[in-house]
Amino acid sequence: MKKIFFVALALVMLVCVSSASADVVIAFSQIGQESDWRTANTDDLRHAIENHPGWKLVYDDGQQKQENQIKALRNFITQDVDYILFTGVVSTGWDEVLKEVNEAEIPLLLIDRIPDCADKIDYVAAFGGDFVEEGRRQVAWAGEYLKSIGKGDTDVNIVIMEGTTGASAQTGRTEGNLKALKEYPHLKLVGQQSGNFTRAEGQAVMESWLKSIDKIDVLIAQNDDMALGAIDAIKAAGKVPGKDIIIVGCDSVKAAFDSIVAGEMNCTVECTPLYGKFVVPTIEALIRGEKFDKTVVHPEEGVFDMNGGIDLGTVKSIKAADVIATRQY
Ligand code: GZL
Repeated sequence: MKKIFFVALALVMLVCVSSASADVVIAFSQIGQESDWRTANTDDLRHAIENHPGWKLVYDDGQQKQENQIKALRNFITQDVDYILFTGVVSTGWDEVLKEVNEAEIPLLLIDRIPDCADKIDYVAAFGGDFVEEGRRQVAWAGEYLKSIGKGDTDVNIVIMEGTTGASAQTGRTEGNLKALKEYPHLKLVGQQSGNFTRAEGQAVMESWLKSIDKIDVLIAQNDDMALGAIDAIKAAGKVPGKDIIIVGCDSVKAAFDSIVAGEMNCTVECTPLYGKFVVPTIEALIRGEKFDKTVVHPEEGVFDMNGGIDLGTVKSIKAADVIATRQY
C-alpha cells in the first residue's frame, strides 16, 4: 500500500515540476546586425529573456531582408509560440503577416521601429525611440553649438546622411532634421543621402560628398556607425573631423563616446537599444493577465557632446567624458 502511495506522490511531483518549468516561449524577429546599436539591442534582449526562469527564446536574424522576417513570423505561428517581439527593417509591407499573427492569437509586442500598419493590427505593447525628436535634437544641437562659438549668423553647409531608406528611424529622424533646419536659416542643406545605417556605407557616402561638394561644414549622421565611417573618409581626405567638419551622430553607442572624447566627433543624440528592462516586466504583467494600451512608450533619452551645456529645449547636453564610464552599451 505504502509503495503505491510513494509512486503516486512521485508522479504528482513529476507533473508539478514539469508544469512549473513549462517554458514561456518568446520569439523575436530581429532586423539584422547592421550597427552597434542593433548588436546591443539583440544582446540586451537575448540576455534578459534567456536568463529569465522558465522562459525560452526563439530568435531569428532577418539579415536586413523583409522576406526573411516575414518567413520568420510565419514560422513562429507554426511553432505556436507564446509571445512575438517584432521590429521591422522597413515600415511598410507587414499588414498581411501581422494580421496572421493576430489570427493565430499570439500576443505581439512591437519594439524599436513601429510598422505603419500599427493602427490596423492588434498588439499588446510597444516601445520605441521618438525618432522625430531625435532628428530635431541633432540639427538643433548643431545650430546651438554654432551660436555658442559665435557662428550663429554665418552661413554653413550641412549634409544629412540618412539611415535605411523607409525605416521609421530614417523617416522620423529626417522629419525632425528638416523641421529643425527651418529654425536655423544659416544652416544650408547641400547634401542628403542614405548610408543605410552602416559604417562602410557611411564612409562611401562621405567619400563621394568630399569629391562632389565644395565645402561641408556640418554632418548630421542618423546613426553613430555612419558618423564613424564618415570620420574615416574625412581623415583619409586629409581633413580634421570634429574641427573642419562638425559631426553629429545618433544612438550614443560606446564607439561614439570614444570618438567624442578623442575630439573627432562633436555630439551624439541618444536612442537606447536596451529594451530588456521594458519587455521583461511587460511580459510578466501580461502573464498575470494585465493589459496595456497601444501607446508607444518612448524611453528617456539624452544628448552627449564635447563640453556639455547646450540647451535644446527638451534636454541639455551632457559632457561625454563625464559619463563615458557609466555607459551600458
Ligand atoms: C533606432 C534603430 C536604428 C539605430 C541604428 O531605434 O532602429 O537602427 O539608430 C540601427 O543604429 O541600425
